Amino acid sequence: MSIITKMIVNADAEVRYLSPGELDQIKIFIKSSEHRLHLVQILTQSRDRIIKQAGNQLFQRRPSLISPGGNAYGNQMTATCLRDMDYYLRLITYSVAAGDVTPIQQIGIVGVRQMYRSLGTPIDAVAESVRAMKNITSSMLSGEDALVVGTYFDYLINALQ
Ligand SMILES: CCC1=C(C)/C(=C/C2=NC(=C\c3[nH]c(/C=C4\NC(=O)[C@H](C)[C@H]4CC)c(C)c3CCC(=O)O)/C(CCC(=O)O)=C2C)NC1=O
Repeated sequence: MSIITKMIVNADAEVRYLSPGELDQIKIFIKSSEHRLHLVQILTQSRDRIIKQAGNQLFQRRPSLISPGGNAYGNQMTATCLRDMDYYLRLITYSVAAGDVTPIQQIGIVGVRQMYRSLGTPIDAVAESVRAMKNITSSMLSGEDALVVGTYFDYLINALQ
């Protein structure tokens, strides 16, 4: 859901027209759209690098994950772990495009705790993998761009903790 869709849903629920404040927010959203789409392009083009480097960092910090008995042990499980990281980076790009956390929330967070518990995946390590992706992404961007993208990473990290 984009920020505009969300406003419309809210206004309609209250059977009212969009307020001047909401129109201002839409104006800001539209003005920033070119910039946000540029960020989505950078993340999309760099996704392989971001995931590879973040995966390496995660497994260096937590070697037990890829040791016998670890949740990401063995080629296939390691690949599935990196795939989950790719899923999350993709959801981040959706949210940057939409200017709203709803894509991350609805696709990536609802029910995720229970799911990882049943898989025996340590969720704090998933959060750490997202933090590693955030740091690598930030180092590729200007300070201002890193802040915009960082908001969405932080939202996801908090939800996974
Ligand atoms: C887009 C929304 C979405 C998410 C988030 C998602 C996650 C997701 N991760 C899964 C498995 C998994 N996820 C991991 C991930 C990890 N293990 C670790 O030790 C690390 C901490 C971590 C990587 C950072 C692993 C290893 C499995 C396989 C577990 C197994 O098969 O027992 C599964 C089980 C089914 C499958 O293997 O595909 C799902 C559904 N699927 C979705 O559709």
